[in-house]
Amino acid sequence: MDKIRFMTLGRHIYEQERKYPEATGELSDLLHDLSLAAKVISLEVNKAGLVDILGFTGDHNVHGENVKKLDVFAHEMMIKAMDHGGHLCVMASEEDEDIIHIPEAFNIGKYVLLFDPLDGSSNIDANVSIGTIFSIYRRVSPDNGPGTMEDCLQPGKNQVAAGYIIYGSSTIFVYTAGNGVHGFTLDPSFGEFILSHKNIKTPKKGNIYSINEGNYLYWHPGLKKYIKWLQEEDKESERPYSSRYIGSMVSDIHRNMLYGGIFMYPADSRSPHGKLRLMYECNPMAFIIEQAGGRASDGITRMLEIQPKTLHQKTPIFIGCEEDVLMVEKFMREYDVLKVE
Ligand code: P6P
Repeated sequence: MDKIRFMTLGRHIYEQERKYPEATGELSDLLHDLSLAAKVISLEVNKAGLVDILGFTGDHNVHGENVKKLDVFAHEMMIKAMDHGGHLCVMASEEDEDIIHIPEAFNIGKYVLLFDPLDGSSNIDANVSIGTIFSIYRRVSPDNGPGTMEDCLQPGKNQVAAGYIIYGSSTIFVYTAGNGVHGFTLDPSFGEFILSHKNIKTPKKGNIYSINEGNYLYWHPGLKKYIKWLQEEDKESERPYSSRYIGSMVSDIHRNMLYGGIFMYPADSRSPHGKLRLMYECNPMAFIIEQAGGRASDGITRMLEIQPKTLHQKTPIFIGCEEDVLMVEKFMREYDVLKVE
């Protein structure tokens, strides 16, 4: 890997923008504001583990302030950081049933932001890494008024940018604006995200699989056969694969993108549409993995082609190295389809 010169996220965003003469800088401002929210959320997540030690009570800290659940804190921080930049016409969050209106003075921006403020937050008490996921579209409604649900319900292929921040052993900000995938690691000593993963490319085929095998009984018969196939010994195809499952989507997909592998959260006889959300979990991760040379689908259809119907709709997801996703799709095509209505 060629030597990475000292590059901050802000500088990188600016340099990416300069590649497009027609760029107005608004998307750059949006990404910059997101990085600000990420720093504040990172600070809060990293001290959350000290809640009991620092004398925080169940809902108040030593100053008598309300201690919010981390995902509520992250949700509110994202809104505070993003709702007055003038670049958005509407937002949507995993934490909010309806779309989030932008204050009137700032609501005719040309972009739309959807986000999962803190995915995997149930893991925080075990100090397992968790993440924020975001997805950015251009508005489709007339630009003389506030954004609408129609602006939010666009297929993933319309995304102009997407990314995630993982709060783990270090805080890393990964994004794409359609020109490759780039990762930046936060240096807390001076609060800057520094380029650490330039133009991430995932291998064509991996040797890691990530799925909650506790649901095996309820899976599609073809998926059962695929997982058993992965566990057979065959040196040429690097089988058996290693099983790695953190239970935090962003972390599992990030590791598999770097090392090579496939993450699966399928539909099954108990959850006919799977568990993960299309608009602010699966679509942004799918945009990123495709930009890194991988593939993402619901087992049949390319993830980014799915036409959303509702803001919080769930979808099965198979995401990672292209050859691995194509293989699981083949196994499921070849076996009787599980009737999950
Ligand atoms: P399960 C975390 O709660 C989450 O939303 C994703 O981050 C993760 O991939 C998935 O759920 C884990 O779900 O059913 O395996 O515990």
